[in-house]
Amino acid sequence: MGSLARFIAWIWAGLLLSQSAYLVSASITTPLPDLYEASLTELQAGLTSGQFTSVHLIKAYFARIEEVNLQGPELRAVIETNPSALEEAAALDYERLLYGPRSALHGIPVLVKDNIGTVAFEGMNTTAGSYSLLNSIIPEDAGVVKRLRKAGAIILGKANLSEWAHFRGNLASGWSGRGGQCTNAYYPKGDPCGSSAGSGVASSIGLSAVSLGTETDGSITCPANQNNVVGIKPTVGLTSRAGVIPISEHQDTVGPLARSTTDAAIVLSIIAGPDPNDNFTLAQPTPVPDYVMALSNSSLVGKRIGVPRAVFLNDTLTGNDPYVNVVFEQALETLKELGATIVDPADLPSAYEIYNSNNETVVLDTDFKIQLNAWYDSLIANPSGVASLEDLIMFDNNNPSLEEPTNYTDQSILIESQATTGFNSSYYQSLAFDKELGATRGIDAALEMYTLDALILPAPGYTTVPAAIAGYPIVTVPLGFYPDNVTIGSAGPNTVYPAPGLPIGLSFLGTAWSEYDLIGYAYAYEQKTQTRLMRKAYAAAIPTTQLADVMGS
Ligand SMILES: *[C@@H]1O[C@H](CO)[C@@H](O)[C@H](O)[C@H]1NC(C)=O
Ligand SMILES: *[C@@H]1O[C@H](CO)[C@@H](O)[C@H](O)[C@H]1NC(C)=O
Ligand SMILES: *[C@@H]1O[C@H](CO)[C@@H](O)[C@H](O)[C@H]1NC(C)=O
Ligand SMILES: *[C@@H]1O[C@H](CO)[C@@H](O)[C@H](O)[C@H]1NC(C)=O
Ligand SMILES: *[C@@H]1O[C@H](CO)[C@@H](O)[C@H](O)[C@H]1NC(C)=O
Ligand SMILES: *[C@@H]1O[C@H](CO)[C@@H](O)[C@H](O)[C@H]1NC(C)=O
Ligand SMILES: *[C@@H]1O[C@H](CO)[C@@H](O)[C@H](O)[C@H]1NC(C)=O
Ligand SMILES: *[C@@H]1O[C@H](CO)[C@@H](O)[C@H](O)[C@H]1NC(C)=O
Ligand SMILES: CC(=O)N[C@H]1CO[C@H](CO)[C@@H](O)[C@@H]1O
Repeated sequence: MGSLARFIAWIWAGLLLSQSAYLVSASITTPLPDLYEASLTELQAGLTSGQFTSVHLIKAYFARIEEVNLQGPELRAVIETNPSALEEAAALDYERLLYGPRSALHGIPVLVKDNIGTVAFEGMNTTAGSYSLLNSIIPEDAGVVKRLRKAGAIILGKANLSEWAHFRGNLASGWSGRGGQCTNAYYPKGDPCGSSAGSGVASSIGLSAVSLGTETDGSITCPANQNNVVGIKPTVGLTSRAGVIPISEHQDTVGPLARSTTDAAIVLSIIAGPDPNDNFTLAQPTPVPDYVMALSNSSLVGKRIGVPRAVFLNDTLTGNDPYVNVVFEQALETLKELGATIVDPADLPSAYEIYNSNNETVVLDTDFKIQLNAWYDSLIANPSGVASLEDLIMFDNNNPSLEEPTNYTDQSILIESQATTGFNSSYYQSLAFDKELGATRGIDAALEMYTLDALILPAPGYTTVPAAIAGYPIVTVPLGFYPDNVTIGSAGPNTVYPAPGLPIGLSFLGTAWSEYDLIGYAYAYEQKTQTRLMRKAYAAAIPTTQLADVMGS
């Protein structure tokens, strides 16, 4: 913000204080929302009635982050908070008084994953967790950030992640050089899953109203699964990837992680839409639907939902996990109670071929090198001097204290990607095979063969792959929790999985642009089961600061 804007915001803030004192006393009878669970609708209602302001919200979320991020349980969900957020909140509070809210996100704090670009002059870095991008200057906000700001949302900060969106090598989920090891709020040192680890953890305990993550293969739906939140992985091309540190334009997509399907639908309606800076978004059907209209308790009545069991429920990656299987079978019964017909099994004809295919790796390795090099090229400045993937590999080797966690020094994926030599016939063949395996002979074939409206699977493990290579959507909602007597396993040098109380999610899958339907099914299931609040985070991981603590201060 320039100094004039800063000055104006300061005046606005002063004006606002006198007005809000009056408004707060007028609405004293409504209880303040509990920020552990507060919905966007509750927050917007409180802002609109003048019960509290966006400045109060920012102060409260900052205090909650302070309590648990580096202190106490050391969740390390947040890499940076926005030094301009209080001024932006004051300006948006004043605008609300004059003109009313711009949208359902007016004055709402949103945390975004650190691979999503935010302009440097606001005071935050965009680094994908890597020191190689510290203090780099990006040309402009990401397309999704532009949409958030236009809607009046406030970027609260940047979320920790698995470095490079987990495209680096054999590293623990949720670890980045800059952010350290992010951990789960449901069990001490629990694996948060990644790569949108901090986004999932932050939404799970109200360190932010909502957050954004990105998925290339599993990076929204797995943290949603493991942190008891709702995640939407949109069709590739529904949300803009312009200004997002890439892995591959064929698979990357940006989506919300929120405490409810309703909140996730509100955010998706705002961030979706065409962006001239990402030509994949120009192929989407217009106009963008209002996903909130999909929220109906009867949306599963008469729908046919298929269970593609082959591989997925029979695989060592999902482990054919007895606890996951128990809650999943219960979910199938619930869907029947909600009026759906369950078609089981409804296998993807390509299931075993996908399982044995290396086509995804060929495409991602090739795309990453080209697109990451283009990212470094696009920077206005980068003080580390790193200008390419080749430089990055050397930078990591030369800076072990910054970029190598204890007992994990792996950057095999970076090295593998550096060895690729650009687009050639094998690459195009793999790209075509991915479409065929994931879509034509995969998800679309199963939907057609069994006349289905959607597919359903437990969220963990192999579930994400067909949708990843097809570019198709997934909506994940809370399904259950590991019981207290589960045997604790290791997930990395410093993290555990499974462990007592760690959440498990349920994923709805469909064809391209079927988000509207999937959101409806997920909502009906969520409302019927109310799983999220059946178990809360462990006591030390629940921040205690509430709005009342920062009001009047
Ligand atoms: C990036 O982070 C560093 C260290 O935390 C901070 O000093 C700097 O102001 C940030 N840079 C930008 C461009 O926001
Ligand atoms: C986007 O533009 C590139 C060339 O700039 C082109 O090769 C590609 O096919 C376009 N993609 C879409 C989905 O329009
Ligand atoms: C769905 O049902 C829940 C109660 O089970 C209710 O709170 C909610 O308002 C209903 N949603 C709609 C859109 O009617
Ligand atoms: C599960 O795997 C076994 C062998 O590992 C195979 O015989 C069986 O057909 C598989 N079942 C399904 C449903 O895929
Ligand atoms: C790609 O998939 C096809 C079809 O399953 C398979 O024949 C081919 O071997 C795969 N290629 C790679 C590199 O895995
Ligand atoms: C395409 O390039 C890859 C390395 O990126 C190489 O492994 C592969 O053999 C090449 N294919 C052809 C047909 O040259
Ligand atoms: C865990 O407890 C449940 C009852 O809550 C019991 O059914 C199950 O057998 C126990 N599992 C183990 C591994 O002890
Ligand atoms: C790292 O490895 C060494 C040797 O195997 C082991 O003693 C140490 O406990 C490990 N540290 C962590 C944090 O896992
Ligand atoms: C907001 C916050 O707590 N940021 C911290 C994230 O973790 C890094 C590494 O430990 C710290 O330097 C930041 O201050």
